[in-house]
Amino acid sequence: MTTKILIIGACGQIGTELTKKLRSIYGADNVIASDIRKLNIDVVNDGIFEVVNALDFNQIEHLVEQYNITDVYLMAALLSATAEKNPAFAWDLNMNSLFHVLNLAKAGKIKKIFWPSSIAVFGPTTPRYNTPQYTIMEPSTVYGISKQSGERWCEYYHTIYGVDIRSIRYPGLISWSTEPGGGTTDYAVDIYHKALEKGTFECFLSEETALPMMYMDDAIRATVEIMQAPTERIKIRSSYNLGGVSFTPKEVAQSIQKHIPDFTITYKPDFRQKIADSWPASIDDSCANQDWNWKHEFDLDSMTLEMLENLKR
Ligand code: AKB
Repeated sequence: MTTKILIIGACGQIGTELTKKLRSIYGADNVIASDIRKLNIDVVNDGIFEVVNALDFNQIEHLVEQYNITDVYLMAALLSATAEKNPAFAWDLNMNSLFHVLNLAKAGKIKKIFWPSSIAVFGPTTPRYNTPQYTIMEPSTVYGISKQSGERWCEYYHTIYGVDIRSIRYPGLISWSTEPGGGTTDYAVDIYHKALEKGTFECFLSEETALPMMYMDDAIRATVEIMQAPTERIKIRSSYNLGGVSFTPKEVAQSIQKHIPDFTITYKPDFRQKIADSWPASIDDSCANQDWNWKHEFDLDSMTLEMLENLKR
């Protein structure tokens, strides 16, 4: 059976890169990109694109039937910082879009789902360093609460209805080609832009705030690898911890200074500091490594080099 993919939220930070990758693997005719608006010219022009509201079950069902979709990647979500400003909408979008897709799979209309979770499922009572796969989870943000609830529903739909759902807990993602979308880890993208444009950056987190991060290429590879893994290898149906690098704003600034010695950074923590303080500083991803051979490639300096070289171009 041909793999026919629907990406919901294809114009977002991850969706844009994922669409490009999936089109290159499965062919442009087999990947239907969709979003609430035509927000990214490449996503819209380089293949099939449909305008879809992730909250509209009928629209999604119609597309699934029209294109004989087998796999859905549900990338639409409100991230941590934006969600705190609009909790009711964040809950609605993050939960109900998931239910729509889970219910389509339960009804046998799609075969496989990818749904992104986040390090935001952890909270202030979670062990902060090398955070294990199974541990205390008391998220204190709207986004984290929605992702943790989502994980429970994913596991439930797998156990009770046999839905083939696969998920990873993304750390902060860093990419040169797409803008971040309202998260607490966004500074780690903006800092590279400002280093090149202005030679200085004001950070909304304090200098010693360590957070788990990952270069986008690694994150996209993880997404493709978990979806391509044989079903029996996917032992966790809530969501897998995914480790990349872990660094503080001060450390990323030092990494940039190796290429731009005059670069300066100042710190002015805002409401996002509290969110960052409730999250892990580093992640233990040994379950993903054991089950489907996950291994990240980029460290801080190799990521910095890629970011600066590509942004300069
Ligand atoms: C955010 O900062 O909200 C996201 C995330 C860690 O899920 N990047």
